[in-house]
Amino acid sequence: MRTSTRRAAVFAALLCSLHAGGAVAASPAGKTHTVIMEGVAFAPATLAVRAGDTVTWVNKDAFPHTATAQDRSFDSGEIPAARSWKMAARKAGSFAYVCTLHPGMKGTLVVK
Ligand SMILES: [Cu+2]
Repeated sequence: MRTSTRRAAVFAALLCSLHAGGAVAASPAGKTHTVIMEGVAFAPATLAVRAGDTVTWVNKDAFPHTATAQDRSFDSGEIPAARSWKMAARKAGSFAYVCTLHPGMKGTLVVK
């Protein structure tokens, strides 16, 4: 009885230490990247991020823009002047995107 209780306590302590070790080894939180929409252009036009990172599009023009993936995997909708929109990049790949209001305004988001 006493032995089995001690074993249970040791086992519980071992589980706790394993759990703590796992928490320390967990990958750090994703980074945040910014794409500026200004002068009817995306800057940078090509941005590479890691899956789990966050991308924020900031509209510095005096009129709305969108960030719309050509495969429609993401779409900001209209981002009004002086506003921003953010998205967590989850799926790996290379995503060409445009502003649907200004079709010549193009960008590429690469998610690794
Ligand atoms: Cu636009």
